[in-house]
Amino acid sequence: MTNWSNSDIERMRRAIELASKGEGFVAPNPMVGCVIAAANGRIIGEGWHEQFGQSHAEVNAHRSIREEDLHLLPDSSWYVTLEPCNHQGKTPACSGLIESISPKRLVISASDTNPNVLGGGVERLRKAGIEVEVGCLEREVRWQNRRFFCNSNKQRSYVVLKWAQSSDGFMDPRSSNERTAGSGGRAITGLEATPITHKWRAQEMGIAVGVGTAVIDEPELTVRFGHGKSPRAIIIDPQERLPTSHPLLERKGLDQTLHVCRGIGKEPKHKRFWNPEDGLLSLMQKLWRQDGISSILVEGGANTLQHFLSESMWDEVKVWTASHDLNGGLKAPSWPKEAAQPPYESGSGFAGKDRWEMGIRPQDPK
Ligand code: AOF
Ligand code: ZN
Repeated sequence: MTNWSNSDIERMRRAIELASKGEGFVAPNPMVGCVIAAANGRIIGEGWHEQFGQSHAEVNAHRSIREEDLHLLPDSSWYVTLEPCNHQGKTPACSGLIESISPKRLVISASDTNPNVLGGGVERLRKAGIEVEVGCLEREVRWQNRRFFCNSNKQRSYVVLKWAQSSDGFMDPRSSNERTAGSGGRAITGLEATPITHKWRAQEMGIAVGVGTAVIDEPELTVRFGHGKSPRAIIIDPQERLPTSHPLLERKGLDQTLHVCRGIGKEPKHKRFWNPEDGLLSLMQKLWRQDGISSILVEGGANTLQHFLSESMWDEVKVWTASHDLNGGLKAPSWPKEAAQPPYESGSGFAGKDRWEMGIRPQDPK
């Protein structure tokens, strides 16, 4: 175990902060940050992976160095939150850039577990005579990129369950037979909660609802408050009850809604065949492997959320609890008892009178 110096920790912390600027823009790639320090400790370069398909953190940090500082590079130390890639992907390999510069030292937080990349970055750079150390603030980086590590280790989408409930545990004041098609959702939380909920949407690549919610609430499932990309809508509808004229089925191009139905054989472009007997794990594997959807926010309804909970198919839960009672209606799922406090992030907070709570699954064998 390396004993990291205070300056190592400080610079890696800065690299993690830079990486977080890519949140909502780089998935399914990881968020990556890079800091370059001269031999006297002065920071001469900073960068992060800003946009999926575009240049990596190391390249951006290198580009940020001023002309008059370039001569400091041979004695510099580089801090990168993820092992530099060693493959020609959408951009050339970062390990090639670092090898050509041959800095004195390279500090990496976490190894790259992407099976398509297959590491190799550390080995190559050590062979080139660079002092390479791995593991500085690794747990923080693994947390920051929990979706990416879930994808590469488990070959499935990362799953976040979300719902809002009254203080007595109901999601809707209406009973099931009062909840008719197109009658709309009933807001449980106040206006102050909306920007947070929309930020949660922008953090994930997909947003899933069951067919009941799609038909009754007709939700837009977009990011309208705050900035960030709207996730791709996914409707779980094994019996194919969704009318073909439903507004969520009208989206086109890359944003086209994925309609998950029972079936076998060749799938039409926007349909994904899935049989509930195969379990939600198989659906999460399919959405990752076939569509590259690295994470999914499941927003309802009660039935769909309950299925995810019963099959233990979740990584994170986020629940709003309002300050008022509804005294009946549609019962919300129960907070899973195994949910643990998230590390490095607050697990609860308030927006107006509404309280949110976030929990994670401590260990997920799937
Ligand atoms: C790095 N630095 O900033 C990032 C890395 O399709 P590409 O070419 O963009 O490659 C994506 C893969 O590269 C991604 O899945 C992950 O393994 C690695 N990401 N590596 O050296 C970076 N974003
Ligand atoms: Zn790279």
